[in-house]
Amino acid sequence: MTPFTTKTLEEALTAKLMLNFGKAPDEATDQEMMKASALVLRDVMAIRGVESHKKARREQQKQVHYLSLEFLMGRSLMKNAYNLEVLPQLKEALEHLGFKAADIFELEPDAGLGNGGLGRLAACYLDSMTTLEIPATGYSICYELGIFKQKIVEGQQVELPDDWKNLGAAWLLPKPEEAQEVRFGGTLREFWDDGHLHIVNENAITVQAIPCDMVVAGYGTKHVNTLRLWDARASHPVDMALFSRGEYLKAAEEEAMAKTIARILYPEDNHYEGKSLRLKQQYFFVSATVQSIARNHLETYGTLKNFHEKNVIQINDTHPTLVIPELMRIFIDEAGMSWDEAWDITRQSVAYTNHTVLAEALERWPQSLVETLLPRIWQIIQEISARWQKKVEEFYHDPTKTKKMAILWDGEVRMANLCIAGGIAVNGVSGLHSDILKKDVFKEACGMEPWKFQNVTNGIDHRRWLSEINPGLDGLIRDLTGGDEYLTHPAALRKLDDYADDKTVQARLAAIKRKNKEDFAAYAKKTQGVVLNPDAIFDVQVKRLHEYKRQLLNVLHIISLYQKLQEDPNAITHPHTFLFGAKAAPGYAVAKRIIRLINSLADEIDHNPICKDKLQVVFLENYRVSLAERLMPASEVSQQISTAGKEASGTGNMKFMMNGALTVGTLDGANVEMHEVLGDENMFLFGLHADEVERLKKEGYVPQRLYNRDPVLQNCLNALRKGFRDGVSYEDLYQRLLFGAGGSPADEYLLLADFASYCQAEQRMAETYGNAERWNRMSIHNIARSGIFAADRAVAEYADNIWHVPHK
Ligand code: 26Q
Repeated sequence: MTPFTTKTLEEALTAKLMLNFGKAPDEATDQEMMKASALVLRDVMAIRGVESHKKARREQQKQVHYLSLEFLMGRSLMKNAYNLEVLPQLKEALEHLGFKAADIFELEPDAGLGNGGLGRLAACYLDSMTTLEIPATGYSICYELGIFKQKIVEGQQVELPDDWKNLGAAWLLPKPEEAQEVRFGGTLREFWDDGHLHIVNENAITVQAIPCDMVVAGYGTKHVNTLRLWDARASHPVDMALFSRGEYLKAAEEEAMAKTIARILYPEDNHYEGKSLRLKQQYFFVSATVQSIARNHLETYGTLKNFHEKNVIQINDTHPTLVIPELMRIFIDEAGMSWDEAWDITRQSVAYTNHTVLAEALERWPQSLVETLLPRIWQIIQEISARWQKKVEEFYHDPTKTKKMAILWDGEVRMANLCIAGGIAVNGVSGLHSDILKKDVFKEACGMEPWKFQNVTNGIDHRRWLSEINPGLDGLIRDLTGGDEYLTHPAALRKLDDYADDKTVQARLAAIKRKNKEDFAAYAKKTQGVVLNPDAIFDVQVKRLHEYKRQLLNVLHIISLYQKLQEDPNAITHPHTFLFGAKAAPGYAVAKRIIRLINSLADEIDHNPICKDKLQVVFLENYRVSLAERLMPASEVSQQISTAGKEASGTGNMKFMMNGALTVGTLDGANVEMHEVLGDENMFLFGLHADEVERLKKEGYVPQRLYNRDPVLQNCLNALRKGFRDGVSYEDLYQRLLFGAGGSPADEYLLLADFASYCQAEQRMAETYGNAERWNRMSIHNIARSGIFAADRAVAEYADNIWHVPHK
């Protein structure tokens, strides 16, 4: 299986340096060597890609198309070397040629083409689909700028552009000959010919979509798949016909559109904003993708009538919803099908995954925008909507249900309802989340078409998130489970359960964690100048900053510890370091305030001698995939403390668990399933359950009562008003919690309601930490039972229950 020995790899690298940069290894820079390494691996994968492609064609295999506005790939060099099983050889070859392997890996920029969970999930699934030998392609936009780089300046977030392509483009293979044309605006002209009504879109602005393919290697297989990233180019840089008529602005319009469309990733996470550029991005990517799929299908089968038998399109949240009307457009306008035939095929080809129940994240586009930007698509949506509405009316005879399930309502296009109407399956991403979809958010649709609604609990690429990044733990697992079986059969991790009480295994695990903590401390010192105490509990909350994720609850608890410490310097028995990492959407003012608060508190604690070797707070700058890869192996406590019912699944929670961290969490998202396998005794649960949250909100929640009743809580909240040594007051956050502000109710996410219970959970955790034997036993159980959270399991479920494709 191994495509290289150390020697042949050295030769390939040397040749690549020579051909691409005209340099010998001893003249090449680290950057050139990094690119050369990428190119050498890319070559092998590209050759295998041709084979995989040929095989799929020859055997007429059904294809999976995974559409996502985000693919948070992170780095690829080490990952691809790992999957190709040449990582040790690559390290050795680099060293032989006079380079430091670690430096070369570190040079690669993250491909940050995503915000958080949804984008990272797509990346993990691409790995699993390939490893399971499913013929699959990912599709997204080749954003010039990925998720912004975060700097903390005087405690506040500052955003810098992420110009990743300079060094990151080595993985991309542009395919200009497979470009597609995407049309915006213009007018429709209808005419009859041959007994058929034809519709043409005239005077449209056209943009060329150029595929830039990133090849993806699987593990333990020669199968490779492709991530197709669309880049935008003007079709006619300056339209000379328009220009000569004096319409200079219009002449340059195409170029202006093409320049902006793939320029930047929207940095909003779990939040919808109706910006027209975003809709342009969505249609650009969807139209190019659907055309490219249809073209390939036609080349193989010569007809689109069996499209649904040979293709399935999975859409990652509603962002690619326009595939539904776009497929209809191609089937009707280009292939000449009837509406009914086109609808039948479309509906059997598309499946939708929902990733959030937050109302502010649901996409509802203004009709007027869709109508002017996409006139033909708008016509088709109207027809879909009318037919759907009729079906709903005939089923329910209930106007309130008609309204709730409507695709067009109040001047808006509701994307989720369009997905439900136009797809074969709808799934949530954890058991609890899928239940909430069925019983609440999509209750009416589920009543009408119950067979569509499914659950697929999320999973993560355990090869990346355990084996690759935590070699110590990987070694221990191999020793105890008898080899590398767990890499392709993650359920094999269960064998570790047998060693939970084994003192030597416990000691080995503790030593591995200790070493990882030291490594992380060294990295933090080098990159951020902070000094971490490796003896302290590493208690970590890393994820996007959002009120529902309740970083502020974590802060309130830390304030309570800090205050306790003032009164009793022995109140903390074991040194405790709280690590935060989080990006805030640039327009999300409250989230930015919370980042500043964390930094103010960190500074306060840092300057108080009482806290020395007892309490520390650190805000890690620019949290991203490559930072997570260093942090997960070093973490001991995983904070998963969202308001129950709000976090669809979470996937960070799974990464921590796999690396042996213990969870302090609410019964939300995938934590529920974690609890099912771990039991109360192997995690630290707290807080209201989802149904209790609902009930409390209905009854009328008054956080002031809790404030008045609980002196500890009172002191913590008062500290927000007063602020810390930097003199910044957090009166605004105090007000939000007690009285509400800017249209949101007081303490919308029930921090005060869960505060006491959370403090108790943290206390139980700290006490348990004092008992090393107990802690390590729990940690072993966590690792042992994390197998269900492997992406291989999740992808196999999609393949079996939604896509109906075979897999390894
Ligand atoms: C929508 C319209 C306009 C602009 C931006 C958006 C937008 C962008 C990103 C809306 C939502 C997102 C991202 C959502 C997300 O990451 N959701 C997370 O998905 C994970 C994978 O399923 C879950 O584990 C998390 O619970 C969920 O929050």
